[in-house]
Amino acid sequence: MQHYFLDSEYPNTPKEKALFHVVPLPLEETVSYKGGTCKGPEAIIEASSQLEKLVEGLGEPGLLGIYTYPPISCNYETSVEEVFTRASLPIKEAFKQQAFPILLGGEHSVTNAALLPLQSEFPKGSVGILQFDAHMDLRDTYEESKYSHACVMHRAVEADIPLFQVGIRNFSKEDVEAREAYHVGHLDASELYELRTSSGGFGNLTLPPSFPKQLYITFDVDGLDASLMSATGTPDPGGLSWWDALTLLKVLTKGRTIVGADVVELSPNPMLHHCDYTAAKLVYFLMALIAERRTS
Ligand SMILES: [Mn+2]
Repeated sequence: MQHYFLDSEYPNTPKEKALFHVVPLPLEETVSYKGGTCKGPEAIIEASSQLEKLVEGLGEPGLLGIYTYPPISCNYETSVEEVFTRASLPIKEAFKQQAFPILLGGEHSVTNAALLPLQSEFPKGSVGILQFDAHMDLRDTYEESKYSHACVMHRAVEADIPLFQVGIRNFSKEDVEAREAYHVGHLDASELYELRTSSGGFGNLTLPPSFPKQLYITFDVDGLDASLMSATGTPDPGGLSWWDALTLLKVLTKGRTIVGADVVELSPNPMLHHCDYTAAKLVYFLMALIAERRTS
């Protein structure tokens, strides 16, 4: 039987009436360390049945309607670009009807599917990407692929989509050079560590005033600390705690709207089912935050 996000609590709302369009994209093509992320979307949807309906302080996003698509096929004939094009259609459709697409990965390259509609459905420069990640993913190519998970944010910035990165703690020369060349803003894990112990904490943080007022959020679960999120291809120490992530999502989106989001790189491990639940809870929190930030 096919499952839908939070189908334990709500029916799969007809697409036309749903504010949130969940798009499962179980792509696993270029994983460089440990595999399994093709099972991510299914695990998130399954774990969503354990969620409560309310999100503390942010109401009940489920009441606004959630429609979950069947998983998008990841087959292709000549290039993985075919998969991104296919997956871009439901995202574009969501934007057109002023609904909010929530893409479930799969490896981080699935964000490529959102880049096309972000360019076709919004005026140039009006949407910026807010990325939570342990890695910059700013290489131009990786292992001879332009569509590797390690290159996805390069595809965004070369399309002139402004980018701001949170939680980074891995640095390659190529990443750092691209970050400077494309003026990518950041709050790296080390900066956040310093701030956490300073008197103001994260409370005074904002995105740069010049950063677009509309945001697309891409959340690689390895942005979370490895102790909290080890079911991912490259778990990494020194990352965000749960409360860091929620606080940063709230403060950095204040005064802005969120047009859509993706949660990527969960690589489920049956022994670590709390990770599936953590990802599902993050998805539902993002729905609540999107609803809170929308201008209606
Ligand atoms: Mn990533």
